[in-house]
Amino acid sequence: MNGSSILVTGAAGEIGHALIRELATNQGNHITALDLRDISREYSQRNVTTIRGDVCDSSLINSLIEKNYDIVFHLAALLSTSAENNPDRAHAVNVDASARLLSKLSINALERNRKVKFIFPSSIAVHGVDPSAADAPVKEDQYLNPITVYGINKLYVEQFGAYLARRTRNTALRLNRKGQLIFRAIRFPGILSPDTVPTGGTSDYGPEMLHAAAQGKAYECFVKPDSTLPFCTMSDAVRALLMLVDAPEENLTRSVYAITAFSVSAEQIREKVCQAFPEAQIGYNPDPARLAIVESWPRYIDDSAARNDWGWLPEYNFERAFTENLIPAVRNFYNKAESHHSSVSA
Ligand code: AKB
Repeated sequence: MNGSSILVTGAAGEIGHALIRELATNQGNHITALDLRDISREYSQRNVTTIRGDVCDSSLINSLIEKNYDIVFHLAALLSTSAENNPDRAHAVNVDASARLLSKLSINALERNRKVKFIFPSSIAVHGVDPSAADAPVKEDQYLNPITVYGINKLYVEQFGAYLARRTRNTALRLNRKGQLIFRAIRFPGILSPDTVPTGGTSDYGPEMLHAAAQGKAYECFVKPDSTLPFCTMSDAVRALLMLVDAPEENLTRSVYAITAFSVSAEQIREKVCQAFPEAQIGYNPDPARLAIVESWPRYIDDSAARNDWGWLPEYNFERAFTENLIPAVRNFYNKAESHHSSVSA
């Protein structure tokens, strides 16, 4: 991926932040970071260009496609709770904008005889399991009956992306051209980040407990103590994206891969957070709608395809995630924020 021209949509989101930080360390990469929010102050790196704009704006997308990106990380999305609250907007962003971007990239690849990789973060939300089902780890092709609009949106883009990639390849073969749209997706579990808080997701209770405790704020968890989901750290999520981008085509047996690091209950997260922050006040006040979403998602994920095909292995299990990554980093994050605040107000 060294020396690539890269577009990241949804750049101000949680994954966007962490991914751009990593991509920008490679001076050879040139990154265009697109978001609705003004992010110009957040990225001072010389190799990051920020653009404030809407992925739904087709003239903006047309002008960006002209720049012939090698890799597009299409992260812009409304997450599951936000999408349930605004299904029309979710459809516009999660489906229409994604499909438009994919179609334009495929045309660009054919016309300019070039290869573009489209990397898409999908989600465990594409599954809809019966809450009373056994705890066998769920494979990529099982239980594809999402109960949320977000899950439906993600499943559509996974399938449309794979379809367009095939169609582009067949057209290129027929015309004896080399243009290629490469579509690869990762289905993420809940993600725990020490320096950003998610907005609008339903696995958010995990990171919200951590961040509330680190700030000395009380928190009411919206699921039950035994609600269980798969999670990974943000650092592993970003590592997985970078591994999949670079994975040799011939090793891949599918275009969509599930990954996970550890499955834990809300109570296990609460206990870990309370060990680090003994003053933490974390209670439970389940929200029936959000709880139903969590209960429709797999508790355990089978990520053997990612392990076999491109060597996926999480760096952090549950214990190490908290002791070596999340707790020290979240402390550091709020200490820095605190000292910045006091030096500004001094
Ligand atoms: C959400 O909760 O919506 C996301 C996801 C699991 O995709 N974090």
